[in-house]
Amino acid sequence: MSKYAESVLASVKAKNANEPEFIQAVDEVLTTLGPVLDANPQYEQNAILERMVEPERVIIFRVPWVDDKGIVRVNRGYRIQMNSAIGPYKGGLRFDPTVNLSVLKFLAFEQVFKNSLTTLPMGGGKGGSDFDPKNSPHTPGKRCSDAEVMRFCQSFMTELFRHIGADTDVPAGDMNVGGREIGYMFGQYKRLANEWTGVLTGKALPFGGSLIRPEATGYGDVYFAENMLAKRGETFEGKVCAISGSGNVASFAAEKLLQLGAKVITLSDRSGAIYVKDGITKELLAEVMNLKNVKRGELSELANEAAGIKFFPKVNSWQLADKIDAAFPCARQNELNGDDAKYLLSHGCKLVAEGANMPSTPDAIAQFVGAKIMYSPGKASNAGGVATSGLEMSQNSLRLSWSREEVDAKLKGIMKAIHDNAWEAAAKYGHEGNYVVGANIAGFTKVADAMVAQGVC
Ligand code: NDP
Ligand code: 2IT
Repeated sequence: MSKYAESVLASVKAKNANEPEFIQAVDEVLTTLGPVLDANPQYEQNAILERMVEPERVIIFRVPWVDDKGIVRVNRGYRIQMNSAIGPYKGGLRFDPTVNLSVLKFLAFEQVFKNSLTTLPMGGGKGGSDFDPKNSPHTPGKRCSDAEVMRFCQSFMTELFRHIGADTDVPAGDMNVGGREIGYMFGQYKRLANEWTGVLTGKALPFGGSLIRPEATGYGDVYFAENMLAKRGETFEGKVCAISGSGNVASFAAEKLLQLGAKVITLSDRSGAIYVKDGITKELLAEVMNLKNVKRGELSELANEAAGIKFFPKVNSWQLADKIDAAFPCARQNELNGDDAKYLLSHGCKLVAEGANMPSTPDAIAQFVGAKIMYSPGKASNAGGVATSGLEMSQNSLRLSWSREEVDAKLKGIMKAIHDNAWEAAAKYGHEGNYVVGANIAGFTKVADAMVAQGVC
C-alpha cells in the first residue's frame, strides 16, 4: 500500500471511527491504488484522496408523516453529495431501518468510482431514510399501506427537493425504492418546483422513464460476467448459478441467465432461500416477481416440496448446492462472508459477479482474488443500473425516447467498455485479471484528473 494512501486511510479511520461500512469501502479502494498514486505525484500534491473521502455536502433532515391511524411518525432523511467533479451527483435512495450515515457514505463513495466507470458524465451521491416500508409502525410485521408510503415519500421530497435538480443531483431507486416510490417522489417534486424535469430516474414509462431501466442492473451484471467468461472462451450455457436476493437486481439477473441457457438454482430474501435442484423455471421466476413486486410477500410462501422447491429459513443462497459454477450476490452489503467464499471455492465456483454493493466481506474478496477466479466488484458489474439512469437523463434532455433494442444495445456496449477498461487498467499496473484493482484504478483516474484540472474546490 502506498505511504500516501496509508496515511489518508489512518485519518479516515480516526475521524470516522463509528462508520464501519464507510471505512471498509475506503479501505478496499485505497489499498489498491498504490501503483497509480506512485506514478502520479500530482494526486498527492493536490490532496486528491483527502478530498475524495470527504463528502462535498451531507444533508440530514426530519421526515414527519401521518400513518393510517392518524399518528404522527418521524423518520430521518439523508442525502450524501459525495463528488461532482465529472457530473451532477447521481445515485439511489434506500429506505430501510438499517440506513445510517455510515451505510450511505459507503454507498456514495462506491458510487463515485462506479459512475466514473460507466463512461457517462455523472458524479456520485446516495441518500435515503431509516423508514421501513415492510414494517408498519402501528402493526409490526405488516407492510405499510400504499397511502402511508405515499405520505412518507411526499414528506421526504418536501425537504429533499431544494437540494436536488436535473443539473445538480439526480436520485434514483435502491433497496425498497422502486417504481412506486419514484412516482410519488416525482409527483411531489413537480408540484414544489413547478417544473417537469428529469430530476429522478427509474421513472415509469408514461412520464419520462427509460425502457430497460428496471432490468438494467441485473442484465448488466450478467453482461459483465459474459465478458469475463468470453476472455476464457466460455458461455453461460449449462452453467449452475446461485443468486442471492429476489428484488430488482436479483430477479432480472435470473431472467437474463435463463435467457442465456444457465441453470439458476437459488434466490433468497429476509425470510430465507429457495433451492430448486433442477433449476428455477421461467414460470417460477414470474411467480417470484409477482410475489415480491405486486403481493409484496416472502419467498417462504413459495415452498413446495412436491414441485421440487425447497425453502431454507433464515439462510442465504451460498451453501445449498453440491456444485455451483457461478455466484451472483444481489441482496445487500456483507452478505457473503469468508465461510461462504470457502464453500463456493470448494464446490466448483469459478465466477462471482456482484450485483449488490459491497456484498462480499474483505475476507471473502481476499479468497476470490487469491484463487484467481473471475471476480468482479459491484462497482464494476452492477454499474448497468446507473448507466441506464444516465441514458434516461439523456433521453429526458433530448425530449425523446429510445427503443428497447437501442437501450439494451447501449447497455451491452457500456458493460463491455467497463469490463475492458478494468481489464486494461489492471494489466497496465501488473495485476492482469484482477478486476478489483482494475475497476478501482480506472474509476479513480478519471475523477482524480478532473479534480486536478478544476483546482482546489
Ligand atoms: P430490492 O429492495 O429490490 O431487493 C433487495 C433484496 O435483498 C430483497 O430480496 C431483500 O429481501 C433482500 N434483503 C435486504 N436486506 C436483507 C437482509 N437483511 N437479509 C436478507 N435479505 C435481505 O433492492 P435492489 O434489488 O434494488 O438492490 C439490491 C442490491 O443491489 C443493493 O445492494 C443495492 O444497493 C444494489 N444495487 C441496486 C441497483 C438498482 O438499480 N436497484 C443498482 C446497483 C446496485 P426482502 O424482499 O425480504 O426485503
Ligand atoms: O447503487 C446504484 O448504482 C443504484 N442504486 C442506482 C443508482 C442510479 O442513480 O440509478
